[in-house]
Amino acid sequence: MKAAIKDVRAREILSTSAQPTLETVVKLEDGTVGVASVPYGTSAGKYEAVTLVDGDPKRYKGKGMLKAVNKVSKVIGPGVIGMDALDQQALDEHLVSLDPSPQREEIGGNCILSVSLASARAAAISKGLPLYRHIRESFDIKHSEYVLPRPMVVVIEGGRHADNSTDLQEYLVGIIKDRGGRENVRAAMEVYMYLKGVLKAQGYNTNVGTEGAYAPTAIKSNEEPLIHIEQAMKDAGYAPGEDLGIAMDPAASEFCEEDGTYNLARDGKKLSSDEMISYYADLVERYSIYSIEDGLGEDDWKAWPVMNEKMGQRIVVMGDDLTVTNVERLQKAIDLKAINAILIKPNQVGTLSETVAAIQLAQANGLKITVSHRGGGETTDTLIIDLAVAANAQSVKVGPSRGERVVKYNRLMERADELGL
Ligand code: 2PG
Ligand code: MG
Repeated sequence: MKAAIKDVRAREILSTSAQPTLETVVKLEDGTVGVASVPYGTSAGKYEAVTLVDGDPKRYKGKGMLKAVNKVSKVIGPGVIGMDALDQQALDEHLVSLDPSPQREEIGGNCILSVSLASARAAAISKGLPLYRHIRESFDIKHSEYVLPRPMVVVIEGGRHADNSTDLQEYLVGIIKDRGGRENVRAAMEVYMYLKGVLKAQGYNTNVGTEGAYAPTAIKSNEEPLIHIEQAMKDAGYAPGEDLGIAMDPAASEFCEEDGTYNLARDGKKLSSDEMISYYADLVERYSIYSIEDGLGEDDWKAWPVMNEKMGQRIVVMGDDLTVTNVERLQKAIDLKAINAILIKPNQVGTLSETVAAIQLAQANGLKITVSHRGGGETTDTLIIDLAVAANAQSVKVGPSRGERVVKYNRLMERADELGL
């Protein structure tokens, strides 16, 4: 059986932050249509695949997607006509061959990814399979049963995701005691709901940052959110450390200075790598923290193994900007014993096959997997959930609110295209 690609077209859509991003539609000979859109990061790691934007200051402050649309519709699209959407690996190999450089500066990571994902979705529909089953089949992912990933919900955010909040980028609620898919989501979301009251009682505003988590301005320290989140857990009827735990994504590359020191401006402290590790170790002693992602900078290769050695038995030590879903960087992290878990973001690398390769390499080496949204501009595309389910990822990391609004503007623009208005 073959499901030949008949047509590939992209359009500029709005992401949840109102800045444009890319959506691609792949049509197959059998009439099936697959649509996928791609997000981008705010605190993007410096080694990830590039998001190609127009750079024309007169449109969307330089962030327009017309070049990317053109690349997909006029360059990549015609080259994949006739290829078999059921053979995802061959398609992705072709996409990679257009620009094999790790960061895809020429072709744009967003351009190839949107084609790769839209084609996967079309293939799943054509086969009549849910996307997660299709992904599992396509890559021969060998897990005997499905284990549903647990939610990791960003509830307080700072860093580059909010103005005047913490230096550390994300504080998340995760599941320790598994209650099943729906109840896990409920537990984490209830904490988010109760946290609003806790923050208000402290006199903080409850405005939200880019991922829809609270971003309390004037919060006094990087430690303080931990106190409030544990209080919210208790208010919601959950025991910190038993039912639920706290995960953190400091995104440390963002406050790591050129000389390698970590600048915690909110605390008035500048810490060395070793001091930073001790800072986390102390927090882990005193709070229900079970996971720290990007606790150190993306170039601090010397310190990562020290942190993993010191804390890896007890908590999840996860790479994100460090590893950028890239098998070479992941292999280096494995060889150095720098991490025991990896955050997976398809747009850090560029194709579904490369993303799955990173997942499989990680799992073959006993690393845990979290599949993640992006903090810059997200879309209503839910493919990462199917990917996480297909791979039996331990967790999915997604913000708690927003996104339901710009989808309506996107609908308006789609009708405008249709009616030629
Ligand atoms: C991260 C992400 C998502 P961004 O650092 O993990 O939360 O942020 O997409 O801005 O890099
Ligand atoms: Mg991160």
